[in-house]
Amino acid sequence: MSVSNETKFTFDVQGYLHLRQAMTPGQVAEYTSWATELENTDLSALNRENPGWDQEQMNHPVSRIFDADPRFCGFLDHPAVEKYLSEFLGRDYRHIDNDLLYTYPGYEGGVWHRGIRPHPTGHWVNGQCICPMIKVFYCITDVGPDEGGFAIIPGSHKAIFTIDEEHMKDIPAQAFVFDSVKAGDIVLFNEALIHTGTANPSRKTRKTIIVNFGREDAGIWECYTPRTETLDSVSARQRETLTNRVPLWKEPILT
Ligand SMILES: O=C(O)CCC(=O)C(=O)O
Repeated sequence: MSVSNETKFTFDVQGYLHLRQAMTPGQVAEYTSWATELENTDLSALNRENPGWDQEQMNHPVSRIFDADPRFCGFLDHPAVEKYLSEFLGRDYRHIDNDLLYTYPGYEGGVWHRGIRPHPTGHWVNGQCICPMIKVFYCITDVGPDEGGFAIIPGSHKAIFTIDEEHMKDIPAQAFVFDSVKAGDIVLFNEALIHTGTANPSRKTRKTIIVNFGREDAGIWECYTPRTETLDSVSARQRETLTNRVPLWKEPILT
């Protein structure tokens, strides 16, 4: 199934797609139970041969979830997102990093950042997406107003004016917050969008399974190289996505 022109237009203009109820309630229940099992992971044991992991990984609560539990490798080619990744990144897209992210009650909010530079055309050239990095959020909890929602600065993937990271904290008045999310929704976004997680004054934990993807020539984010045992236990398609030709992520310079 191909991606419609309306959807391509939406991804071009917004820099993200919010796929509502793209996962079934049964899938959400299953993924939630996997996430709960991961909560007690011994991170030092998981990363025994991975120097620098405690600085490079998010670990809120667990990073490298593919190695912690290879069942999560199903999120590399999940039927709800594979066609978008193939269309926007190319059929040979690659994995960059993967995390289970919990935004706990009392979280004060993150820092505004982006993973790649913006592009004046929003990374669309001659009808083709050339975006080098797209992140996918598999949302397994509802997120309403003031519940620590994910936020972006609309249009920032097409910004021409540059702003350094130090000053990004001064622009949140422009933010769009994903505060009408239901468990089962998927958000995929161009990593050139300036984004963050907002403060969570509620009593609920926002739970998100995150997988970051690049093009065929994308390297991996430091400290996320999968174990051989993980590669041996997944499908050929997933193994290809997990096998980066380039060792470490380096942003391509696009004209
Ligand atoms: O969803 C969040 O709280 C922020 C996640 C984030 O900034 C990221 O994964 O790059």
